[in-house]
Amino acid sequence: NDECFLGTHDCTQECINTEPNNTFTDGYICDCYDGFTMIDGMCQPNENCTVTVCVNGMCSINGTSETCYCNSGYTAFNETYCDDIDECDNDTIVNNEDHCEHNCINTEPDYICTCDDGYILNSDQRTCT
Ligand SMILES: [Ca+2]
Repeated sequence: NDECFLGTHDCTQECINTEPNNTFTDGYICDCYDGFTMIDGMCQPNENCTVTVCVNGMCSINGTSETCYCNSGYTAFNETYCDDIDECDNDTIVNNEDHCEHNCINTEPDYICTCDDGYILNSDQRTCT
């Protein structure tokens, strides 16, 4: 399973899907953006901002400026506001091989796939039978 695609992960920043092999079991690992460090399973800024408040993101000092880094599933709308990514929009990631086979419904922050009448969604949460 690709938990990063399915949205069943709890990573606030980067999600990296892993497949069963010598190193990993099937699952996923969470990682943090540059400027953040994983502490007790949470991405914490290396330097806390004092002024900027980020919506749907976290602030960290980038050089000398306070910068918002959007949470997983969000994209920068402006400097302090991160907006939900519409994965069902034709211009975004559903154009790749992970797109929904039938219908895509955008949710915040992820999205779900549904099937046309008479079909059921497969366990990959993406294709229909
Ligand atoms: Ca979304």
